[in-house]
Amino acid sequence: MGRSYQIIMLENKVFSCFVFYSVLLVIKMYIIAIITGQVRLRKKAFANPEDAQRHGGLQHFREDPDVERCQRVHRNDMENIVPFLFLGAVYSLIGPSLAVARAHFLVFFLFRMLHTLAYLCVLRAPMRSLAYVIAQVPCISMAVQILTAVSSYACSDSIGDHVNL
Ligand SMILES: N[C@@H](CCC(=O)N[C@@H](CS)C(=O)NCC(=O)O)C(=O)O
Repeated sequence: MGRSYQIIMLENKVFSCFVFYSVLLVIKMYIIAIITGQVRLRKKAFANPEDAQRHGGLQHFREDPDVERCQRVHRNDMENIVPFLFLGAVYSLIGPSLAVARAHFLVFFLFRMLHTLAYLCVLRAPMRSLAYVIAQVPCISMAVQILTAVSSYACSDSIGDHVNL
C-alpha cells in the first residue's frame, strides 16, 4: 500500500474505526439482499415474469408479504446506512477523540443490527422503532458536530479568515 493510503487510513484511527463498522454494515446489506432472493425462491414469488417462468409459471410472478418485509429492511437500511456513510466519513475528518467516535460508530452499528433482527424476526413492537431511534442519536450528534466545525466557512464574510496563504 502507498503512503497516501497510510495517511488516510492508518494515521487517522477514527477513520479506520469508521471504515471497519461501515464495511460490516455494507456486508449486512448484501446479506439482506441474499436473504430476499432466498425468500423469493422459497415462497415462489418473483419480481419478473421471466424469473417466474423459469420457476414454474407466470402465477409465480407475484408479491409476497415476506419478500416485501425483506425489501422494507433493505429500503430502511438505505435510508439510514447511506447517510451514515457520509456523516461518519466527514466526522472522521473533524478530529473527534477516538473513544467518542468509536462510541458513535458502535452504537449505530449495534442498533442497526438490532433493527434488522427486529424487522426480519418480527420482534414485538416497539423494539424495531426503539432500535431505529437509538441508531439515529449518533447520526444526529455527528451532524451537529460537523455543522459546528464548518459553520464559520458557510458565512462568506469569514472566508478570508480561513484562506491559507
Ligand atoms: N421510511 C420510514 C421512515 C421512518 C422510519 O425509518 N421508521 C422506522 C422505525 S418505526 C422503521 O423501521 N420504519 C419501517 C420501514 O421503514 O419500513 C417509514 O416509512 O417508516
